[in-house]
Amino acid sequence: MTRTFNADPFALEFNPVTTALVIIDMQRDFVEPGGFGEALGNDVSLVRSAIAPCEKVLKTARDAGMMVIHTREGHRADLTDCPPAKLTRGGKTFIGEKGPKGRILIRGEEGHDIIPELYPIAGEAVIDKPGKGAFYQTDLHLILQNHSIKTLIVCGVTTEVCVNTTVREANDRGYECIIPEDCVGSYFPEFQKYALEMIKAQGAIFGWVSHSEHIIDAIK
Ligand code: TIU
Repeated sequence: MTRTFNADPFALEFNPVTTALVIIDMQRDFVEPGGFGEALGNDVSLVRSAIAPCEKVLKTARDAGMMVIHTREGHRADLTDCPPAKLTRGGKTFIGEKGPKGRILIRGEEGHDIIPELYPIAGEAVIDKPGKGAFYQTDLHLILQNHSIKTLIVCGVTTEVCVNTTVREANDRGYECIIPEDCVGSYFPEFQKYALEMIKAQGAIFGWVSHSEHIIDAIK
């Protein structure tokens, strides 16, 4: 059952059965005050615009019976899976430090968890990833292959970091990625613009850019 997403730089054909919604790192640590995003010096209110459109796409995907996957960036409590070089980013150690929402970017802590608005339900895989890309040192590719997934609708934060890295990783593995522009967020408006431009440039070099309304129209 082939359908079509309205997208840039051109329409993308997909089959809902071989399509998954992947929501990247919509964790308190990135979209609420007191977490990693803020510790790095960012204004987290800038990424919150992605929450409402993500909720709408997530509801439509669930209603349509589409595969839904959530990711979380974070580390083991003893930090053995955190490269020492990552600990110094931002000029100071933040990962593992105690913050208002528990130890920053540590699995099991309040800040590491997914925000209530987009909380996973039974049957939705949650991928814990130590890196920016969701394929690095995770079983995401295995899960997608086992379900014959070919197309990824990629939402989440941040557009230029974990969304972009994941889209590039996915593209190299043969997946077609489509990014609803209002469902991804950046702490930097100019990065939001250019990160999306980079994906769709050169005839969709990494993927397609669309809007939540087009995604919903195509999958409902
Ligand atoms: N700093 C920043 O923009 N992002 C991250 O560190 N991780 C994610 O994008 N999830």
